[in-house]
Amino acid sequence: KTLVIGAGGQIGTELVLALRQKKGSDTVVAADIKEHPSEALADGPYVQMDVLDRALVRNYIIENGVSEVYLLAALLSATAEKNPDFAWKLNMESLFTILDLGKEGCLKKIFWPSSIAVFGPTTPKSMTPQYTVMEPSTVYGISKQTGERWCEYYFNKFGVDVRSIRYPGLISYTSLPGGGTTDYAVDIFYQAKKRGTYDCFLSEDTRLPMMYMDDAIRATLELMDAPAEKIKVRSAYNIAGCSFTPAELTTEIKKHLPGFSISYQPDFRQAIADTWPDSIDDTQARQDWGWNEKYAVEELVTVMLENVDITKID
Ligand code: VAH
Repeated sequence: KTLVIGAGGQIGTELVLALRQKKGSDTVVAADIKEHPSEALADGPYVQMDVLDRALVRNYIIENGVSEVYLLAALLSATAEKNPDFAWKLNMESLFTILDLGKEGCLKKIFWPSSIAVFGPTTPKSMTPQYTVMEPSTVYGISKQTGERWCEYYFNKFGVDVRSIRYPGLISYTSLPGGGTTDYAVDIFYQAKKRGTYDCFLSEDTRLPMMYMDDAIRATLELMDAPAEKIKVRSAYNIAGCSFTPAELTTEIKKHLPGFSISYQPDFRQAIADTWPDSIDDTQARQDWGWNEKYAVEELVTVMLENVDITKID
């Protein structure tokens, strides 16, 4: 059985759908803090789970024969800056709970998401390498960098097969994102379709590494399916999709909605975005397990405008 913790989130929802497609609905359990699953998760088993309840998580995994865990529960960058103590607690204690179950031999494989947020203001900004200076200056980035160190430690010391990816900003329409600095690139499609205008919380020339969700989910499953001997990186792999600025994204949107207009009101999230790279070098992932992106910004814009459901926003 496979357990997806944080199944109600932006990545979690898509991972459950992809894993159920691949393995069959009844073998993929969706778990989240919310009492009831969203309708997207309704076609398979769901369990309400507080990932901080260590005993509950441990008992559930052992009693239900869970052999693989995807741990997506976390506070993202913007939210974490507002709740540093809880962000650290949730992001780290949840990881230790699952890594320790791996150490005890209860789990065959673990996936845990890292992020380009592990890079900081002293990191080379363009084509950021797999190995480089990393001095993250956000609570979320610090938790992801520390989490990468612990994943590598548990692999080296206890042979825990935990695998990780430094996701860029992810763009999808199935579930609304929550609390990310890159989420302007999701909000913009809903607003463009609903109101024809968007008030962007980042400045027009803020270039960030981004990726369409289908690429991110495919990367995750390809990494998890790769033979262990091909995995040379046990912190987290860089992967790249496309990089763009709000101005470039607007140009693409206008090809579909000529009347669309944007205004820029940078807020506290600008300071977070300014510490992150503008593009990522993913050579190592390409060499080790054959990663390659499929969605450029043109395709991303087309598929988002075609599919975002504006009844989901107020
Ligand atoms: C965030 N979407 O904005 C997440 C991601 C690289 C960004 O980690 O916090």
